[in-house]
Amino acid sequence: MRINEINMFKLNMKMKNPFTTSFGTQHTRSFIIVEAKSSKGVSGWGECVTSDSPLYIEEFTDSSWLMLEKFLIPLILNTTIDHPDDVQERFNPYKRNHLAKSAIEGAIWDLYAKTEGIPLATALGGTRTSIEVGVSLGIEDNITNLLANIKEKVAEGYKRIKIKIKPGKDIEVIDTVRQHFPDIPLMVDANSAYTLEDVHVLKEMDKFNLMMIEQPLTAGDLIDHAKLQKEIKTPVCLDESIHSFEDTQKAIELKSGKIINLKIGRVGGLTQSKEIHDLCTQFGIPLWCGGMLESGIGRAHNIAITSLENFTLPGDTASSSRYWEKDIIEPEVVVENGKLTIPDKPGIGFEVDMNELLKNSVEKQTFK
Ligand code: OSB
Ligand code: MG
Repeated sequence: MRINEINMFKLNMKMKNPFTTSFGTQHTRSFIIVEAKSSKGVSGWGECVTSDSPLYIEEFTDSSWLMLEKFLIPLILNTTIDHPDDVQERFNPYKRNHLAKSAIEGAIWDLYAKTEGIPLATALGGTRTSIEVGVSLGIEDNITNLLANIKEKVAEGYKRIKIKIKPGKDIEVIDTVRQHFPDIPLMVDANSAYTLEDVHVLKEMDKFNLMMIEQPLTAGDLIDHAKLQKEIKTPVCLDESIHSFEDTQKAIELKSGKIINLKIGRVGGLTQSKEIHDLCTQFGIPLWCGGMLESGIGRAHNIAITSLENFTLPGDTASSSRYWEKDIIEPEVVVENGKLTIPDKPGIGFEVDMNELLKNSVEKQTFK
């Protein structure tokens, strides 16, 4: 494939409801959409899943924009790409900046699958035709609101409920949730808010029959998580500690956790995601696909990667309507009874709604 045009769109998209984690509240998502066009006039789409500030990860929308403009796009524009697996190698000399790398790599994957006339899921080696979906619920000031949110999502059929926690908003909250919903598949996500000094609190969570505790300790840490996992029965799931195949190897060797939340952006793209998937399959580590409050474009990529066999736990790929009044793809993602069908159309399997895309765009840059 010859790439002869790349477009970057910076979007500010208002969320239906604010989303609160241990690191803050998001009302609007600020992110980048990348379009890569081939000489045959086919467009591939990718999403850079940043936000305004470097709270979850070190990248943020303006830093990734600059990274794409100055370093990554010049490595792709007016070049020929035989296979999307080659993109990660081309980007390798530049350190990190995984969200930026993943955005353009994702666009190339979509373009490749469309050019081949096959669904992205098939291009990635996916075997599932449908996937199970869970939902991630933010921290609420008021427990009544949280209980109402859970009730609604359980009624909608989501296969697992994840609630965000932080010190002071943990044991009592989980206890109340369990009293109201004794049997639902439930997990918690701390977004790095605890330290080993809190082992007693995390240990107390063993009594709630949680599927897992996601990223209890510092982002990037593997050693303390291993110490923690030895002390508690609840499986530790790693999110902000896994940025690469190498991190995954180390986490497995150190026994830092029993489950991995894979996010395509965080690990630098779909090729790296496949490699991590295969390694985890080999070592019996189950995966699920996490979310970054994506628009439909990023969500479509998440759905495609989840079709791989070792994504055995429900992911955070909820319906478009959970996040947006109107998504930027057609049709929107609709989870039915906690399930999604893997699209059978070429590429990501959804059309980009150019009207909505441009309506939410605050900046556009074209490279030819
Ligand atoms: O830690 O998984 C996380 C959202 C933004 C940043 C980090 C996380 C999340 C979520 C929401 O949990 C997942 C989603 O619904 O997209
Ligand atoms: Mg997380």
